[in-house]
Amino acid sequence: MSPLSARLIVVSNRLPLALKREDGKWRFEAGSGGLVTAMGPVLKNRGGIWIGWPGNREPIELPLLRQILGPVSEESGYRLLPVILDEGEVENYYEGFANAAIWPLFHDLQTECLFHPRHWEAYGKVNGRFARVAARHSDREDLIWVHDYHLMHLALKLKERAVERRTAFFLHIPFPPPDIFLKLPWRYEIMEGLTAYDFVAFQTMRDRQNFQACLRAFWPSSRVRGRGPVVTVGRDEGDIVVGALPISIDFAHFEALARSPKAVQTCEELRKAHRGRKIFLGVDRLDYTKGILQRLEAYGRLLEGQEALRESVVFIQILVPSREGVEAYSRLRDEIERAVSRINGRYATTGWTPLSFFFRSLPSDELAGFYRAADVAVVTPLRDGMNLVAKEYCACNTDGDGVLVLSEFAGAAGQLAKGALLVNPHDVEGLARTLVAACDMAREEREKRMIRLRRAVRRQDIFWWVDNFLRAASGRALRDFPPDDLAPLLPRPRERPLA
Ligand code: GDG
Repeated sequence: MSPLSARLIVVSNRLPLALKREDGKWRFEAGSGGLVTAMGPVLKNRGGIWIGWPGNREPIELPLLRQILGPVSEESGYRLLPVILDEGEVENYYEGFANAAIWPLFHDLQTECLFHPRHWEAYGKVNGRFARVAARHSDREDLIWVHDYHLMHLALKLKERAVERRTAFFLHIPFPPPDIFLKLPWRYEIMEGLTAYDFVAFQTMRDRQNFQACLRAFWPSSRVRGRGPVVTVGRDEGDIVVGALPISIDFAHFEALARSPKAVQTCEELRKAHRGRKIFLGVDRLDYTKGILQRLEAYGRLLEGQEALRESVVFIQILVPSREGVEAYSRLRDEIERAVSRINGRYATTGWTPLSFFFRSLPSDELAGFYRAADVAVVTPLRDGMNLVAKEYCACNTDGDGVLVLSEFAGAAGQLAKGALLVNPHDVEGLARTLVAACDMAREEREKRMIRLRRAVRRQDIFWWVDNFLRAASGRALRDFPPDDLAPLLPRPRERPLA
């Protein structure tokens, strides 16, 4: 059976739900997000399993967990299989190796990295456990589709146990160039792990080419065959198929969400509260890769340098708590809060607060209302695999006249370069100038750009992505994938484009 029609075994660190214990009782929240929406129907239609950690920090007995997950599996139409992690594993594999070594390194932030042999050991052990669960619940006809940097060693663990399976891997975060990747003490082991997959896909061409450059560093005789988004790298040790496939969102769902009663009400309330003012919007998970401090600094520069704009702009920053308990993240939160109060303390007037800050997650229909109300979305990560917020903003911009300010270093820049205002997030002055240009942009220009943006996101949505991933994994031609849609290898420098 070709992987295009094979039963799917999806494996990710987290199951698409969150299990929590409150007042001594276990309860779970169903997962949301693009991946769940996209994989749900596929898993349901062809039959499948989703394997992952339910996210609980407190211990739970496996039979009780299975009992809780039973009805959820029934409702979703596919089986949810839990992998239990103990406290030490959460600390060493998840918070340690995955989030304190790989996450910063792959986002080019080497100074944030913590390399610890204990973390690496736990990574191998936990990958082995995931592999055992995947092996036990699959057969040779199935396709095991593994997601993200937590599980780069799963295919290798299967091979070590002589379990023959077809495996595919998608990396949601960037893949760094060799001069950064080679700093990892376990660099060879990670490359060995990734090359154990039959198919490995990245978000952008740049990531894929970085990976190929690392392959050459370890296997100098490796040769690329083919052209386009998916190619084969030939090595004496065996071929590996590699691809560049940008993930996306359920465009229709977000567009409908933006028209929902709650979104319309939120949008109206925001516009009323900020009447006559341009609304800038930032939406991020709390993370040092998202460039939040630089963005706030740029907004501060704008207010400093453009007196005429004061009181006619407002910046709304939504920040979703993430990786709570990790020191680097609580430090970042403090720094952001200080930056927010510095700006408000300095510029606020009796009738105007320049920065409005939400430190919590909003329901998705309310978030859609924020997207809809925003005149300018400011999406400026220092580095990002894709960045779905950029795409969600476009889908929710049903009035068609919003402006997207987007970092060159977000994977999304590859597909959205023609409609967005691209910025270097480290260039605070340049970002401030771009924010001014976004405010000044004529309606006609805004509409022209938003048409392009919405077309790009609508055409290559999450269903397009799943379909093409499965096509590539089965050696078939991709659908609706013009080669020039791929991200450029390097951001194209355009000095002072808006001066
Ligand atoms: C990783 C990669 C890649 C945010 N605030 C609220 C809320 N959100 C949702 C957004 C969006 C998601 O969180 C954030 O997705 P991103 O893509 O921006 O970033 P990561 O979480 O870092 O995701 C990234 C992604 O994987 C997929 O491959 O794009 O590069 O780092 O969907 O909507 N959702 C709700 N309320 C909020 O307040 N409901």
